[in-house]
Amino acid sequence: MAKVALEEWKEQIRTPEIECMSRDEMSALQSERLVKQVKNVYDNVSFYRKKMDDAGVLPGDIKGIEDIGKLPFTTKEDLRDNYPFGLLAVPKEKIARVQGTSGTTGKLTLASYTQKDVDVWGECVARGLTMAGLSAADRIHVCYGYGLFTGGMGLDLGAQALGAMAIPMSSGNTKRQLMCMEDFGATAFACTPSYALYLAEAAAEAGVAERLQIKASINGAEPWTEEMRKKIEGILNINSFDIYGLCEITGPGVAMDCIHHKGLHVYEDYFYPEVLNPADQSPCGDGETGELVFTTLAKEGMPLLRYRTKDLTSIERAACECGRTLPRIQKFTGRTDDMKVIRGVNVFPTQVETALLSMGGGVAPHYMLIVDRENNLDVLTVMVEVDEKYFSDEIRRLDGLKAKVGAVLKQALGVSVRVKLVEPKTIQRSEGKAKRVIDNREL
Ligand code: DLL
Repeated sequence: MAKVALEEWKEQIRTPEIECMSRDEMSALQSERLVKQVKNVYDNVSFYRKKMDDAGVLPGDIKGIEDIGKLPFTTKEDLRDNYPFGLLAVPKEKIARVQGTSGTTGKLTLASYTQKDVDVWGECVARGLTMAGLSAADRIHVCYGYGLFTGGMGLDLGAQALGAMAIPMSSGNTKRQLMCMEDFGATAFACTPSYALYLAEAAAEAGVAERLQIKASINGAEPWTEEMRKKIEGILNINSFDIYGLCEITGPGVAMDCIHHKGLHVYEDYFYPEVLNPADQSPCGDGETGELVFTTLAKEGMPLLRYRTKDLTSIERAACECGRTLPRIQKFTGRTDDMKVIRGVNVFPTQVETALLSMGGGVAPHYMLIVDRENNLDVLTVMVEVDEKYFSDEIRRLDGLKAKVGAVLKQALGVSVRVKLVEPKTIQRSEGKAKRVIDNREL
């Protein structure tokens, strides 16, 4: 346990020649890669040839990165329609690995990687691990699930590329996780932020937190807030970092935040980001929130042009204090599809998290949103766990707390909510991505 203060942080950059490149050099590299990639998909993927023909765009029309707006979009539905191998740009024999993500219904989303794609993936995660102050000397405890989900494999590949020790725990069995973390002297761990908080609380409760040698955690795969990061850092006395990715593009390692926590640096030499207005797909200006869209500039197996992620963020292109010139995407407010419209107001689970954590005690950031429709009106109920020490208190105090939570949430969300205080540890913990919303409306 050794949280390093910002003033004492020694920045390490794995590939300064890329991560600190001037904008002009980066644009030139991206242009060269895009021109090649567009020709590649037009020649080798019938889906793209047809899409581009339909849009009236030929590879020769794309002369550089500034022409990217002429290209058609790719959506998750396109992936589903071409499941499992319809979008390959290479013969199936060249695919070294598949990874996927399970949707809530039906078929999963499958992504295919050549060996070179796998190497690039590991390299990008290693850049992120370096950003978190880790090196070949570190022992990285991976409690993301291994399997089709990219979390376990992605962090493992990153540890390998870094030359560090990977501890492939996978998810589950918190007691055993803590025992191994202590016994093997892990110096970093990786899992979803909701599980990180659960692990941290369990470590503190079992009295092992002080004995751990963890100095950093790498958390992502679901939206989380700055307040949540500080909470995890506080309990374990470590530095926590946000990592982003999606299996279609490359799993974790598309972007990661540095010690300044002013947004996640996108590895744009491989994954070109655009932020577009969800209504008409026009480009958003720097700092304006929209849908994140990626083009894979060097992917071999299943390259994607202008893939619509449905993730909402904004982009900042000014160089960061850490020295990197890579653009930064802001922490995600949510996805176009996990935003709930309650009586006309847009509500994201992350707003609830920020509000609960800003209260400075009384409740724990374990929560669940339940949306119902009663007499044609939307009703939002927020279930929140009460802090252990409050729970044993008198009813009168609990009523006061409930009223306070209601007022704080109304102020933060702009809609009134029903608050249901529940006992500590009653909201189900997730070892993977947390489920934060149940929508019972039949919309
Ligand atoms: O969640 C890859 C990953 C694994 C990222 C481990 C980070 C760590 P998928 O299962 O394909 O891939 O889900 C991708 O998860 O479109 C976002 O909506 C969400 N997501 C991923 N990372 C973050 C993050 C992995 N740091 C989807 N913050 C994405 C917010 C995230 N949302």
